[in-house]
Amino acid sequence: MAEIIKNLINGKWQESSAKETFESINPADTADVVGIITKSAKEDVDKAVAAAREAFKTWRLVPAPKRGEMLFKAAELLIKKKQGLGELVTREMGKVLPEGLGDVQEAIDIAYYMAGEGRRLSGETVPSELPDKDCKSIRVPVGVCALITPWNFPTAIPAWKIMPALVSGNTVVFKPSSYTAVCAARIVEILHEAGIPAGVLNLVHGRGEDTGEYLAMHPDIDAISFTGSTAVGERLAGKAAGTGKKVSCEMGGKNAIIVMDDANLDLAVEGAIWGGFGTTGQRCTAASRVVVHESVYDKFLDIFKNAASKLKLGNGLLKTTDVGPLVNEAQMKKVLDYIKIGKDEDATVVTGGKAYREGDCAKGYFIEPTIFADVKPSMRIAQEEIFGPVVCVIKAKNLEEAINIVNGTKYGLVASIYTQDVNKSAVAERELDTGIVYINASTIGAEVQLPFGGTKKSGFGYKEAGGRGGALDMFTKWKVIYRDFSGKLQKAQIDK
Ligand code: UN1
Repeated sequence: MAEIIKNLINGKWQESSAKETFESINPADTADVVGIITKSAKEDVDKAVAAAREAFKTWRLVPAPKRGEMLFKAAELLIKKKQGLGELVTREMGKVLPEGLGDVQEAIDIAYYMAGEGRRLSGETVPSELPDKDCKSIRVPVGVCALITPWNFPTAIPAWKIMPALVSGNTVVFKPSSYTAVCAARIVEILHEAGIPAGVLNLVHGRGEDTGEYLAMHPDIDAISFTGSTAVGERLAGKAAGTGKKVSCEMGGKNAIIVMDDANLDLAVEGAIWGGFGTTGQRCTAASRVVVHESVYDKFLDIFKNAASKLKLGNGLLKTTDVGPLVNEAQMKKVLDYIKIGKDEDATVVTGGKAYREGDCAKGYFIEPTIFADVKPSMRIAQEEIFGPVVCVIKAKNLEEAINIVNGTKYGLVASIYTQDVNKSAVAERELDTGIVYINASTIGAEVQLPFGGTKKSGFGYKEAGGRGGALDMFTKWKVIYRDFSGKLQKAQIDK
């Protein structure tokens, strides 16, 4: 049964002024319509921004611990609804159920974490050089935030943005991916059930290039937080330049695992399988390159190929499924195009390499887990983000060459190294130019209590999630207060 999903503006679910709708489809079974979504017209976006602007007047004055308590309640509700929501994630975007549940768990984690920030949000108090004067810095909200999120983490990424934005005292207009609008509506409902007042969190729908861009560039939006492709992120950041809007973009990746000659190869293969084919490769943190020391290259490739060829494709709700579908037809086509590019570049397909239409999989967007060997670092398949179940295996002579290969793309989100040698791991940790480095672990598995984000073309602006340098830096601005209680004019820096 398809759900009807409307816009949420000022606490009320509303039809769009344009009366246009679009469908959200189950990618494992395209006959299953998950939602019929009301597309927002420009006037709806205007109304949502106006509602958020009005609500900001009072929300910013709600004590942060009280705002945090609402997020805490949302976390508890998310736990109660985790199973159903996880199944919805799987049905709407295709990832296997354990990962659908993991998606919701990440939303729960950030809700609890940011609930705690309600009692922290700390600044600095420092001594003054003058008597009877005090000095402090405090975090204040930025204002009305446009939050634009992708389909690959339908609950986690919205939560990564909404929770810190709200606890900091901002109000929000949220535009989720049109492929996961039902999950987005559920998150917004839960936050309202947890007590978020009308107008503080508004929801609009539509494609990025129209609704998303119109929202982001709205003159009454103070901050834009976007997660998606590098092309779109850079366009948004470019358009916002000079407007005074605060901008943060979490973008693409071309993440890599290094496998050294002393690595535990079975462990490295497990990491490559999880990093390369988890979420059907549709993570910005996916391991789409594995750079292997030449002395273990053949052995690694052999075990990796065996493991990948055993992965079972299917509907992510089935217990027997290891790898779900691609999210939509366009994504499937893009990945198949890259497989063709790899073949034309003379890389060798060792397993997979084509669409999979056996049995029930004929109803969805399935591609076989694909491994390319004999990949040269300069090939397009080794340089460009594919966002699908395709892994390129590249040979390296030594650690230095491996690191150069990993660093040799325009991206810099995640890198990992498998080695038993503490010295090699230390060099890799220092030299890998990525926002996140893993040692003896795959490229996925970031936790919410530390910042998330990349270098180079993987990120622009601020990082996501918690910890020092995390999302609170995006969603607050610093204000400095000096209070003089001497009752006389005191002059800093001026000699007596
Ligand atoms: C993303 O791929 O867009 O580490 C986010 C991970 C997850 C977050 C991924 N915790 O893969």
